[in-house]
Amino acid sequence: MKFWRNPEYQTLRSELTPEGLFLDRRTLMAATGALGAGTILNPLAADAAPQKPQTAGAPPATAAAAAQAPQPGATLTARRTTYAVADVLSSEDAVTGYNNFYEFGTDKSDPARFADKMTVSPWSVSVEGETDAPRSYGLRELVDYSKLEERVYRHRCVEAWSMVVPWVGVPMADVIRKLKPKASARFVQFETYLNPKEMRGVRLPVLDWPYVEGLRMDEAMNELAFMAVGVYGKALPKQNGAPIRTVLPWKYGFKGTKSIVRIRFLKSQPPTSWNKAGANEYGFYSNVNPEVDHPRWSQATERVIGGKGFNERRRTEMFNGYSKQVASLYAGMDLAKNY
Ligand SMILES: Nc1nc2c(c(=O)[nH]1)N[C@H]1C(S)=C(S)[C@@H](COP(=O)(O)O)O[C@H]1N2
Ligand SMILES: [Mo]
Repeated sequence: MKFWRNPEYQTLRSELTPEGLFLDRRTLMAATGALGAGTILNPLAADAAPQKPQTAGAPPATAAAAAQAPQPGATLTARRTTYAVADVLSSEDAVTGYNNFYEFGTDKSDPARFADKMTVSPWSVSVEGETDAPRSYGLRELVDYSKLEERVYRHRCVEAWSMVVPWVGVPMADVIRKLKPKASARFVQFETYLNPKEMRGVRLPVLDWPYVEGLRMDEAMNELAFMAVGVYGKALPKQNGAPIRTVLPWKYGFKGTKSIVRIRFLKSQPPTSWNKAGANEYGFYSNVNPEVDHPRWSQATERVIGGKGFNERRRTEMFNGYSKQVASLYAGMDLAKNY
């Protein structure tokens, strides 16, 4: 049975996310922010086992320390930002229980059931191609855990469902600057971890593994492009792409790459997994566009998962509502052709 049809999910939802919890949480966050603590209080975690305090602020002293990832679910400290959405958050159990991570299976509940096997610490990322600083980087060299920010973004899957998600992370531009791309770098490619012993879904050739995605450099440097290491105030659960994944809120969800192990700077447009699987259905750009339908379904509306109503529909917005920030990136391009 699909996760969201399961009566237990319904019960879980009503128990964990009474209406208004979102507002309470925001109010609490504002209060702690004003006190200068900046800690995200998470009411959902109140009954959970006490978590080990993270040595979040301390800069990594050694390469080994730099590669230590926080335990999935560990509390993170993040600064509030003005990136918000005029809608309630999708419930935490929807965000962490209704997932696409095909390396663990194609059912929405598979990632939450099977991703636990994935080793996420220590974690390092190989940086290659058109860069003056190619080498392996420990997670904490890429991400300063004392400078995390929270951004609430809309998430629109190409399958015509959506969520509102409170990500925690750092701007992608900050990470990329540390990696010293050369002027010749016009594209960047992200690659997901691949380990058949830990990922039961890769036994089937659903996609040409490893999962790869890519962006034009100016897209990657856009203010909205984000590297997430957490969600809902906690280190990313494995099913959401622990310990680090990309978030590109104006594009369909599959443009975001989970559990990144490689970043390549390139002179020309890289191949991408879904484009290889079906070029007439999934383009390189894949910007959210209600006027360009998927060959097999309309993209005009979306089903909201884990939000205020249950499975309510809303109209899909151009660039998922982020035209102001990103429309200029595509000036002069035919978006029906460059889908
Ligand atoms: N490695 C990898 N990354 C992936 C996917 C995947 O199957 N494998 N699915 C994509 C799709 S289709 C979506 S909608 C988002 C889902 O992210 P979420 O589960 O955190 O909501 O991850 C994207 N990144
Ligand atoms: Mo998706």
